[in-house]
Amino acid sequence: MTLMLVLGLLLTSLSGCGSARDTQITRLIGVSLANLTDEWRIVLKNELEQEEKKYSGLKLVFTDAGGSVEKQKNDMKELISYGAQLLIVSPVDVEELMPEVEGLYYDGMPILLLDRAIKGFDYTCFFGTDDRLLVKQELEAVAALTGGSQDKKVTVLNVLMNNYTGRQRSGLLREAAGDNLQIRQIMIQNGTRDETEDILMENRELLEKADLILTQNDYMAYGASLALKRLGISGVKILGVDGFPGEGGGLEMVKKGLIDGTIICPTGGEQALSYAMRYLNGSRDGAKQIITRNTLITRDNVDDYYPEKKKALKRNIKAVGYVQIDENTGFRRANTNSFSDACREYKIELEIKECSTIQEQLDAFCGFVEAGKDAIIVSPILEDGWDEALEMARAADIPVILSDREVSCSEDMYTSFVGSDFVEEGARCMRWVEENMDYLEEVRILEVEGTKGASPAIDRGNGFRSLMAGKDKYRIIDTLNGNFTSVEGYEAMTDYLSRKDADFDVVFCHNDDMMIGVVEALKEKGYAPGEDIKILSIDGTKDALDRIKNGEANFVAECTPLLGPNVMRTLWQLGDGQEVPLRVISSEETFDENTPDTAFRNRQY
Ligand code: GYE
Repeated sequence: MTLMLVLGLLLTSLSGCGSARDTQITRLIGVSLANLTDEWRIVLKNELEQEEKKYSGLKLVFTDAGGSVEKQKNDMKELISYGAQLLIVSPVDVEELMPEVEGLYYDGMPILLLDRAIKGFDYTCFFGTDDRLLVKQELEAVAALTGGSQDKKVTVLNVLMNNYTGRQRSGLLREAAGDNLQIRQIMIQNGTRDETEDILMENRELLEKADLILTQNDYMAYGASLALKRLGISGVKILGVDGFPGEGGGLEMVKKGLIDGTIICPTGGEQALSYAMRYLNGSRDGAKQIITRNTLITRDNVDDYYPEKKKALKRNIKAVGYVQIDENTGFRRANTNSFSDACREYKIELEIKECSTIQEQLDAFCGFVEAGKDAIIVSPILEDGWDEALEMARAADIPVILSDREVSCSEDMYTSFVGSDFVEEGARCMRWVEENMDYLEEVRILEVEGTKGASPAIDRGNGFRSLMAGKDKYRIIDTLNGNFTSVEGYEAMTDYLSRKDADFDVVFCHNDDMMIGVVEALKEKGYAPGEDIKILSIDGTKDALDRIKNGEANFVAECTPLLGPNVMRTLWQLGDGQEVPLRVISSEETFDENTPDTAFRNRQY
């Protein structure tokens, strides 16, 4: 059955709209929505339908699972049987739908997830909010709206939906809340305005004790304001989430003073569809997660976020400064090259300054601000110490893209981060230890960390340790510092072995270059790295993978250096006045002795 015929049948059966025969359909994308009752998904559908018009030959076919996982599983199968070439899925439940998504993904169906990411990484790309960052912003908003300070006790009534997102955000809020914050909670079913109003009407006492009511969406926030009004309770702040424009949306509610604030939670629909079309046209930009930016809206800034005002913000981005790290590692060489190629494609004049100290980087950065660059890219050697420089760029209205490494200041100090999930990279190494060294009573681990204070070193160490928690058989006996270079990795291990024998079963290296130095040092002392001592590292350079193949190393978690294209695309989107993601997280593989040979071929670094 040809695609056209299928589509003809589909259209008449599913949506009863006019015949398709007059438009040449070349792309069919299935969109499986969790439901079409809550506002967020209705806005998502409308946004996707708007975006669809931009692509000739594209047809989106929507299904509505009505909140049922079983129906959603069938919907996905049905869309594929109708010839869908790619699926966009907003999951009803991330745990229950996971096996289905994984199965279809490994059968070769490209799957984009919106709004809720299934556990793990077995999908093509995720678009949406990072709940951890959203909760962090909610706490900043609570402090801002209640004039809270560390010593003032504040009571928050958290009104959530009894679904995956509600439970996730409730847990994250309790985890992140400071001692001065007292959290009371009410779980409701559907998250509508009326249901919220009715339930809060029955909880006068909780409302009277609250300084602020936090809700999972703006409709619930409006319901809360109606309940407060009917109960005659005043002085309680209300904070919603979503911040959609248009009549009845969160922006209007803030503007009219019905609620005190909301946090914009973009659907990610626009980015997802442009990614889908690039993907179907063969481009693989290597992103695994596109995290949207959340913005706190209060009466002070609401006018700036009305679509008509926001659209105007096109920029001329041509002259770009890049503060890079001066480092002779496999990763860094490939990283810098990926920029020179990409900036040619995007016709960007890139001035690269390679620096070996944080002070050199700060000087180069401020130099680019004074030179009036259109934008600045920076790979910060260390995550601390950037507040002043970033504030300077912000005051000069110069967008800043963090590439590869992160800074410790808040997300509103820079435009986007393009790079890897270092925490997950560290966790992948520990997952390998758990899966492959369980035969040992006790597993003694020697860690070789990268540059102290650098985000990859901090996060990889945390990610590794996060999976050790509560498992006494795994012990990090010592941490050496190799500063991410093979020479210093070699020296650190040689020094260790000059003081004592190899009293460890595993060496966990934060990057490949150090691992290569460590392996040489172990061999010089007559040990057999990869055999009696297991060797793990991160990056995925050719040199490191050669050691997997010759048995001197056991596991490598990829950290792709090829960030140029995604950084340049983000700059291009910025110039075009589009909403740019807060984070573009790379898609990465892992390698061990079981990895098929094909995966080792065609490596670009
Ligand atoms: O792992 C290492 C380099 O910042 C992620 O820097 C990067 C790290 C990479 O020294 O090889």
